[in-house]
Amino acid sequence: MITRETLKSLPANVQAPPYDIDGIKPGIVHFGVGNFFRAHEAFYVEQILEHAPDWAIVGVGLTGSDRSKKKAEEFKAQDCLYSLTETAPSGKSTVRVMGALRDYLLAPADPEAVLKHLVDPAIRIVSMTITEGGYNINETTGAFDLENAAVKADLKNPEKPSTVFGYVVEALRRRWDAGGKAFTVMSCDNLRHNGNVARKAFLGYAKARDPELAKWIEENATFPNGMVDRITPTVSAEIAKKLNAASGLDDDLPLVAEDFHQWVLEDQFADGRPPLEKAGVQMVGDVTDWEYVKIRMLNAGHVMLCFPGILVGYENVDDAIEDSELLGNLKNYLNKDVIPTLKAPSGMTLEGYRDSVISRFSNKAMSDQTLRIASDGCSKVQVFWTETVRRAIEDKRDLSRIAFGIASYLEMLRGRDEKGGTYESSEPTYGDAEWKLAKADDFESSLKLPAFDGWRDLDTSELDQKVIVLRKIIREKGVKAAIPA
Ligand code: CS2
Repeated sequence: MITRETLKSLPANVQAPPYDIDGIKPGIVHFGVGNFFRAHEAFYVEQILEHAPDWAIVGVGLTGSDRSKKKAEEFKAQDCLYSLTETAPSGKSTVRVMGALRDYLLAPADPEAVLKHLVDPAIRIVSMTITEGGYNINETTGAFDLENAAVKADLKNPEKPSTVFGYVVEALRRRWDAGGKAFTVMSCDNLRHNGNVARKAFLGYAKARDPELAKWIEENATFPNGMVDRITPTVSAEIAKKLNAASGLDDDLPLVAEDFHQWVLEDQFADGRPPLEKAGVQMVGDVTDWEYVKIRMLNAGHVMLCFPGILVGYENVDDAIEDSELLGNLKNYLNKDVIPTLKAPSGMTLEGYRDSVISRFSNKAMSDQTLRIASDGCSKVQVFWTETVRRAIEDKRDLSRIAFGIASYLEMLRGRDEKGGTYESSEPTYGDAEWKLAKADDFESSLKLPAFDGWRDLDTSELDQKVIVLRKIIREKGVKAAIPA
């Protein structure tokens, strides 16, 4: 365990927070305290607290599962301190103990405690990493899904919420009633126009609750778009042990991430913001070009590598990318399907970005997991591939590589690799009906899965046929035999 005491006698190679930890105060509430948030937003905030001590973070977990309870206990025991090891592809690493997260609340245990923070005027930003699929947008209608059971329950009993939408809107309602200010709602998920998606989701909920309140929120809150980037693997018990052995710490919540990090953020804040530019955040007027490049190259490339990689039997991303056939397929996809549809943001080239993505995926010091990348594949296919697929169909380009990606995804869902290994593929949005489609040996029906809803309005007959043929090849000859030339 690490505690305040540990900070007084850290091993020589470990950096301490560069500010007085008792002198910082919360200015941000964050929903979804996963590894990515701890290595990204918290990492940037960590670096500005010495200049702006009133922007520390209170974290909130929304689920009451045993895993969440354990995490909350660990955070409490460590006073929310944890170590971050940053590793470069060369193997060089640095370790710091981070203090920006000052409290962690489990919402189901005490909803009022969460609301108390959210209505406190000191909180000026409410941020979130609730995953690409977490905004409850129906991909077919493009609207906030009011039929969702948890949303329905919150709308029935809005003062005792359980969803992020319920919490944020109830807090804003209380601020409105009290004649207070609204806060900035800042999405840090990998979505194109994540701020616009968040606006649609929160206003969608608010409108269903009270149109007057929704109007006040629309006029007073802001929802900046941002492009976020840092590869942050899952920390298994084995990795935790290695990290602690290398750092000399005894941390129950150690974290590892690549040394690369990027945050491009629109400067639209309702009630002030931390001086994030001091920590390297690029504050811009329009983030669109950055988002397109990151999502369609890095995130889309990640799944294009890992779906077939899992089938071959690779557990780690760096091993999958060492496979020249999988690397060749990834490069072909980026060069032929993605790059022609993108515009490079100023100051960079798409070819340079492609090379940096490949080098980042090859980072051996990090051992990122292929199954982490493939998890929630349904949302990832929709969010990361849709634009590229639509463009390829509309421009009548060769659909083989895209079909190979889809075929690999569907075969991957079966949970068996070609070495005879089995694994659990995690699809949090799939219920029994979707799993039935996914596991069916009738290849036509599996194309009805919601993963492919983003291009359902187009003529997909050619793409569908290619997927079916490639799945047969994968079954008969293995996934590598199906890689398009
Ligand atoms: C990954 C991301 O899970 C995924 O799909 O591509 O978690 C990726 O590591 C981050 O977006 C990097 O910024």
